[in-house]
Amino acid sequence: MPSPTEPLATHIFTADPSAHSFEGKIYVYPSHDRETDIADNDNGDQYDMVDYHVFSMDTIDGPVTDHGVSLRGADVPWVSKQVWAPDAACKNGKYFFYFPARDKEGIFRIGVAESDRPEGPFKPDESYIPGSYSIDPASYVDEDTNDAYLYFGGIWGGQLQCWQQKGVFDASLSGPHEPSGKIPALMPRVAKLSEDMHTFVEEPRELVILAPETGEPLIADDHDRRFFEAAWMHKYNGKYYFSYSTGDTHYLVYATGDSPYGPFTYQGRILEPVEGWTTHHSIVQHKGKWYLFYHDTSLSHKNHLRCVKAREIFYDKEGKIQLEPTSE
Ligand code: FUB
Repeated sequence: MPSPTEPLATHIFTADPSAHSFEGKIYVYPSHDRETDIADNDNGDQYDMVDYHVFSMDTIDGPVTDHGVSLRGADVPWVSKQVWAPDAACKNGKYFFYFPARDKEGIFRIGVAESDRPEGPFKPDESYIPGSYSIDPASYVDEDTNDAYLYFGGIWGGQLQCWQQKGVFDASLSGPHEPSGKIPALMPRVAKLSEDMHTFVEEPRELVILAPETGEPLIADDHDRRFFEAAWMHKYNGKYYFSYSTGDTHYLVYATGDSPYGPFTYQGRILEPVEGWTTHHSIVQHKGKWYLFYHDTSLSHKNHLRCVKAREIFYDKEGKIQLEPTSE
């Protein structure tokens, strides 16, 4: 079993782990944090990453292989800076790498790159995915239908709040802004991917997360439960589990639903706050067991220099996620 206290890698700083079971191994697609003299701010400018590495493990507690640089921001024609939290998907024998970055105008967009191998190197498309915006793409290929979806979004530095008017970027809302009060919170986005995995086949939709006690969308002031960033989708026992970070309250939480488009109903917390401001994760099944990949700052004690960790998770009889096995 992986230790919840040991980083997966210590030779470089890693964050935002997206883990997948590909070709009988666990592959991890993290951000590659690096040192910077940019001061910490609520816009996330200190997360000034320039490239990606891919990691793999034959078994969850086995040695970790760093496959080296899989993609450089400098090799992507539309990218200006800040290659943030990525994800990867496998469809029809090809591997697809999704990554957010600022375009030449400073607006976060989502790009796609392709490879024949899970570890890359990945060849990026010339431009970002048309109609994409904001950060933290999470790709999900439904094992029952083979349909693929991209979930995304992040508020404050992730700019989701700048896109409240369809197709229009409102730069005046950049930075740590979000709606407040009892109105619905900003919700993450989802769009179905094309068969070739390079474009959306529809306009991104809002993914609605409901409060269980009212059946209404979570409200903007509910910072303990509203979506902030770090979308992830997985399926357990036929149910769709959408998990995410609550950002300024630092929880990893989840909601469940009967369709990849939602609506989802809030269920509870997966992980309490870790050391460091951000919290970001993925959930993967490998060889019959379930694992939570996440990060903290225990290797550096600096917000922007994080390290990825993994621990086993469990489900109780009702399908609730637990950090310890239940004695049922
Ligand atoms: O790594 C940069 C940003 O920090 C990610 O995009 C967010 O999810 C947060 O972890």
